[in-house]
Amino acid sequence: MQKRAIAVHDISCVGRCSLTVALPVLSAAGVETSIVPTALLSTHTGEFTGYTHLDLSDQLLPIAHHLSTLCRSYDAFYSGYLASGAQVDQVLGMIDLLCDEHTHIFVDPAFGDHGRMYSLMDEAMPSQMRKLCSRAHTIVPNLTEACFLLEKPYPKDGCTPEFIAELCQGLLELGPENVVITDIAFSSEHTGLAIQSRHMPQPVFQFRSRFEGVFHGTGDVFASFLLAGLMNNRTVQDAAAMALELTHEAISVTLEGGQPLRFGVQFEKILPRLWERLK
Ligand code: PXL
Repeated sequence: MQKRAIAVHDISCVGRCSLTVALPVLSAAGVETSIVPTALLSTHTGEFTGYTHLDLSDQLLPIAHHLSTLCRSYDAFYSGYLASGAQVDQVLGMIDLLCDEHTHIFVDPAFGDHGRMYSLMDEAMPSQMRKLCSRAHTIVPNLTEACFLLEKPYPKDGCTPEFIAELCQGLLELGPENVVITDIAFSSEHTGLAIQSRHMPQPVFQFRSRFEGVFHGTGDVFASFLLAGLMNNRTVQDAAAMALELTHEAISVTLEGGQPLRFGVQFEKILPRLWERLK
């Protein structure tokens, strides 16, 4: 049976993030993917100014109500960037309407990076996002989001494995079965992941060599590759290893291409490799 997902993120017209990443990646992985936009922006809010922003909060529950009449079940509910903290309540309502006991609820909190919240985020976002993480099977915060979710100071001068183990434990206590924290580094040459599932006593770490620069949208690229692996029956650790490898390759081909980094990474060139790896 073909797997089916519903992806709930913003549409940024330009900049390769959110739905313009989730939809092509999941489609390339053979997953039928429905989309619900949480907001419409002309670009992402990272390295652009002057972008437009339309909050679509009032559309989410009417869309979910209509979709719920179509008698379709979803193998994955994948949420990402939301327009506001308050919008979490609409997303929880969508889960009630669209998910059943077989649906894998996969939450990318997507509200900050490098120790700060994104430009348009409000103060309610971390505590609201905690509620959504509690409903999830798998969450994929970056280090910044993990710290905000647990109200811990961001370790701007570097962190220790013990600190990351504490974060993983704290996040598992919110309720998810699997926690994957991105943007973990114990040295300046490497960057990678901490992965812990409920049955594991400690996180496991996976690293790749670090590229210099800020790579917008790579959290979305990584999370979408990870969910693509899960939807193709990989374990969390196998899917995370594949997603880390493919994201690293996407950054590498982007740097070879020389395009300004604010336009995102050239994940399109990696989609054939995703298919090969999943076969
Ligand atoms: O990739 C995360 C993201 C998604 N959507 C919007 C963003 C960002 C990060 O800056 O601004 C609109």
